[in-house]
Amino acid sequence: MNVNILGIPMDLGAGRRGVDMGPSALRNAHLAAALRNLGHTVQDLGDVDVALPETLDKHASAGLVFLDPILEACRSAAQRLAALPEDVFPITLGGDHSVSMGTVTGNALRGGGPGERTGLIWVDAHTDYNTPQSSPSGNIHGMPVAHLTGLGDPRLADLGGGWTLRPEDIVMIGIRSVDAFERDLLREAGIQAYTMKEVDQLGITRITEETLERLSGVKRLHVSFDADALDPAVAPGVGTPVPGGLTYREGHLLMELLSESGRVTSLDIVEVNPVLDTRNQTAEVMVGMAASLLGQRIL
Ligand code: DIR
Ligand code: MN
Ligand code: MN
Ligand code: MN
Repeated sequence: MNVNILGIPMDLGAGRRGVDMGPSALRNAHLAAALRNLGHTVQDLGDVDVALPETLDKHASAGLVFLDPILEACRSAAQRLAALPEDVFPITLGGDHSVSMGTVTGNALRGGGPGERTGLIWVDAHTDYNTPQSSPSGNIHGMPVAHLTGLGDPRLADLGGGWTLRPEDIVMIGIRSVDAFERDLLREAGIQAYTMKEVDQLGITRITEETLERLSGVKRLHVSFDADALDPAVAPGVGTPVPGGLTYREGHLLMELLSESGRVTSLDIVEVNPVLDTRNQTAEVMVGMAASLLGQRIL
């Protein structure tokens, strides 16, 4: 496969600094080499330009912290991705999870049309379904999925120029932290969320089968993997660790089964925070997850 890597070194959407170094940490953990070992052709497209917080006023407009520079970075990411040939498998490196407003939109808009029906597998401890009104923090990394479905701030919700993600085409896995009003929005939208309870109860195999069944009608399938979906013992380098996450094997099994399906067309790796990490462990673990999704097998 033709894999293209694009970094989005942005931490403006998170409450803590440091995920802007995520792309660098993932490259240092030999992401490209791991994928070349699997027989893929890999091209690194470099990074999208992102404003430095030190050069900006940290003011919230309409309940959104750093709205303008986040909007700009998401727009450039979306444009870069939308321009890629159809046969390319893009891997986008965050950055905080607000980058996914740009990556999911850009991947849906590839081919120059009005946007394809896209399935989204959101692997995360959090549902990231806050709107500016429901958010307790004003941090945009807690809001990307809501904006992708057209809720929230109209500027962020219109990144796709009319294209939006259908709530029924979203499946969340690994969930264990949801804010009070966010829960109501999620229910209203009817989004399928497998919490850690369902992971314990049903297991990753059944959850993956149900997910692929539910998303059988979509043209593209994007996996957005927030490192904090994994248990903090496995992935300590994240800004908002939540106990009781996916084990190392649950993460790999999910990626292996998705890989076997042959259906996934793009991937985000987000929220890796080298400042809070132990010797780049989290970046290394996430490179392993990407390798499993792109065909790495034990035998
Ligand atoms: C919290 C934390 N739900 C918020 N969210 C995330 O600020 O909206 N942490 N995504 O990683
Ligand atoms: Mn997230
Ligand atoms: Mn998260
Ligand atoms: Mn986050």
